[in-house]
Amino acid sequence: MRWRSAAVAATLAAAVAGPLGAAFHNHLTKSIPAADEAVAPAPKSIQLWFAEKVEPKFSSITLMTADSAKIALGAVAAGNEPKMLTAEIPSQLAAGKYLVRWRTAGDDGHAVRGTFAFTVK
Ligand SMILES: [Cu+2]
Repeated sequence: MRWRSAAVAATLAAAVAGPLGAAFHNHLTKSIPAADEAVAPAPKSIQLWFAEKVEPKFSSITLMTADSAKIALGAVAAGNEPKMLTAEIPSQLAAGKYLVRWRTAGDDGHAVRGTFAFTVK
């Protein structure tokens, strides 16, 4: 019966490693505007902070209105910190709801992506 408890242990280990492994991928830690925040005046840039160092050239930030119209942004650039990305918003955002879609990679090379919404009052 020893082989059987080994198999159970391996299954348990795999179950634990899955979610834990995912938690160690790079991820967004903070943003300005923050997720679900209502801001005024309209932001002039999107600023994203990550858990790991990020490379602007392997990253993208997209801004959309609630009806999925894309808003032109400046090129994704490094912020003042190595774990930060920014993109300028050249236009004046009207009041309404917006969606930010970001994509980058962490030190382990895994692509990570996410979306969040904010509102301009
Ligand atoms: Cu990873």
